[in-house]
Amino acid sequence: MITRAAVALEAGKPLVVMDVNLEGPKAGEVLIEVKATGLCHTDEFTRSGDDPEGAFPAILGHEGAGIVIEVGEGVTSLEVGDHVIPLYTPECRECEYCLNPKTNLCQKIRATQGAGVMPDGTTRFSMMDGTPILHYMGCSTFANHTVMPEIALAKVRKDAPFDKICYIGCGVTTGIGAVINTAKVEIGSTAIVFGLGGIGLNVVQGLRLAGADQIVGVDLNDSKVEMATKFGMTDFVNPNDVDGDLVEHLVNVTGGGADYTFDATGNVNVMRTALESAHKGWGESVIIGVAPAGAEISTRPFQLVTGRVWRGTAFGGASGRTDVPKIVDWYMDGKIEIDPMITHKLSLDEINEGFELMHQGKSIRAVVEF
Ligand code: NAD
Ligand code: AHE
Ligand code: ZN
Ligand code: ZN
Repeated sequence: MITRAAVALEAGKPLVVMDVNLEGPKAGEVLIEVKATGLCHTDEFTRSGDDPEGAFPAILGHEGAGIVIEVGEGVTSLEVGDHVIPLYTPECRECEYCLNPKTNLCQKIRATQGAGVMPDGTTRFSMMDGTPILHYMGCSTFANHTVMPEIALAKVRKDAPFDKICYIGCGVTTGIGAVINTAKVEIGSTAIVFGLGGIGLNVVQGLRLAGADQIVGVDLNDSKVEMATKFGMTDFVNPNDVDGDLVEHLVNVTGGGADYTFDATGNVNVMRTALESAHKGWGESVIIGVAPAGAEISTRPFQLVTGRVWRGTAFGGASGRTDVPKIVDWYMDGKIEIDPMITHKLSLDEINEGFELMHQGKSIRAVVEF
């Protein structure tokens, strides 16, 4: 079939919206019509050329929601008409990783997914002249139609609005999951969230759900305060307004350091500040942000010797086929909020404006609706 997609032709260039060829689903694959997709900072990270795995031309996008149009041979868990959320972290339920409750990082198709191809090693997308186009994170939701492995689709209820639940495909699940699945925050905890964007605000929302007493937000952009406060932030710190050492300031604000800190910026200097502002003896710091190729984290080992714990999380530790339908229910039942964070709605033709808004710090989530 022919579908419409925003194609990343080369690193650092705007996406180009064009007609592309899409082959039908092979065995174990599913064709979906994408109804809506969010723009996550990770899409921008890859578009910009910062991603060591970034390969071009590719169709980016990994925060989508849509409808099953066709199923390939052997697909048993989905049928035409099902509503689905694509999963960049699949859940095969049989690999060594899926069988280990300590991780959500299913590895069944990780190698081919990282290389931008389907599990059989080929791509389903091509340009009208036949030039192959790579998949991205196994999802490629910046296309009106895409092909996905069955194990990388979460079936969700049909009454949930696509333009909101697409955000559960990354930002919502990552932020809330970092709190609940990865850090396992206890009622009454203190926490610091670095970066109050599309991910950090969901960390704040997760902390409120978990019953944290103090939720300190840290961001360079004062315009994030209003939204973060609405989602549960109790204190705000703009590092530009702090005289002296930021770690010392945050340790004072939290009465000795926070029980939990979260990096949602992708900046390795911020990651160090996050670790060092965790409480001596027991504070845990969770890295969510994705850092550019070549970037490394550092701290004095003494920070860990004296009881701080440094860890990371991908997709909020969620096992997508199991957990994502539940998070959609939380949204539909009013337990979590999504709508206010979707600050901009765009058409596919306007997708580059979404990245502009992200750069200008004006959006939380821009969503493209097909
Ligand atoms: P975003 O652009 O919406 O938000 C980033 C926020 O960080 C902005 O509010 C910005 O003002 C703030 N910020 C930037 N530099 C800062 C600094 N030095 N100090 C304090 N605040 C600073 O991005 P997002 O979509 O929320 O993504 C955040 C990060 O999380 C990105 O690195 C993204 O790639 C990553 N991410 C990781 C996962 C995962 O599974 N681990 C999932 C999604 C996104
Ligand atoms: N390709 C990058 C790493 C990118 C990365 O860390 N991706 C996160 C998801 S970010 C979603 O917005 C992730 O899930 N990683 C686990 C995995 O297996 O990819 C690089 O540095 O090579
Ligand atoms: Zn993402
Ligand atoms: Zn698996």
